[in-house]
Amino acid sequence: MRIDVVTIFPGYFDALELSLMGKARDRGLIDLHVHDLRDSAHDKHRTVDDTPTGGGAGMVMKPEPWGAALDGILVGAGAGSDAASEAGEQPLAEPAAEPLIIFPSPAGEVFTQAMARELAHEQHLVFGCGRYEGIDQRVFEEYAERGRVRLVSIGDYVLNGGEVASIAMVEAIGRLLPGVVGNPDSLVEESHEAGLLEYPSYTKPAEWRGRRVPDVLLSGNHAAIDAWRHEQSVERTRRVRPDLLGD
Ligand code: 6GU
Repeated sequence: MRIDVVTIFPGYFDALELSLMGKARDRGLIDLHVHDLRDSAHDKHRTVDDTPTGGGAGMVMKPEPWGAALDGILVGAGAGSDAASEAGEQPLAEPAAEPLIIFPSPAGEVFTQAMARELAHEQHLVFGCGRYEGIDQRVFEEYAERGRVRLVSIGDYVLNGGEVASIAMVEAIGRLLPGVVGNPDSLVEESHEAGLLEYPSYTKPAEWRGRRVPDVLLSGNHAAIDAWRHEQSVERTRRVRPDLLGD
């Protein structure tokens, strides 16, 4: 999967060089490109924001740098935009799918595991990280008219910008790509995959500070272990996330 990120703080995305995401990039499973929005601001001070038209507090991101940055990424990307189709020739291979542009925003639809699964099928994601009071509305309109755009929130709280939200989404999506997580079984039983929270986990020793691992887990009876884990998942979900059960 190709992922482009546009941000005024490229350094945030250094975190995606670590751990599983770093390995997935080294192995070519995730092709991540981080772009500094200021490189697309063409005045001497590389200005990316201005005061809100109509008045009010804070600053709004100007449309021109966003237009230049996104046009630069979209050139050559997407269905029908390669050189062969522009020359009216038959394409030699499968055309690249049209990129999906995601603008992280607390005003967007809420990101879920179901959305991560859906987005893991995309060939090309572009994350546009806004700061300040947001991005000039015409940027969303321009790219929604030309292609696919989604505003996505990672939950009901406010961050200073889209960077941390983008990192969370890239990790949630990236770990679902084939080959990224070594043992794909570990993707099956985790929280949210069955619409339930995950059951509690234990390892050795069987007793620690007087606290024993539940006997059933030491029984070797796999049907009983599965039943116990399911019961724990349902009980935990009912207690902390009854909304997931529709209660
Ligand atoms: Cl995607 N952006 C910002 N700035 N704040 C958020 C968010 C996104 N999701 C939740 N809070």
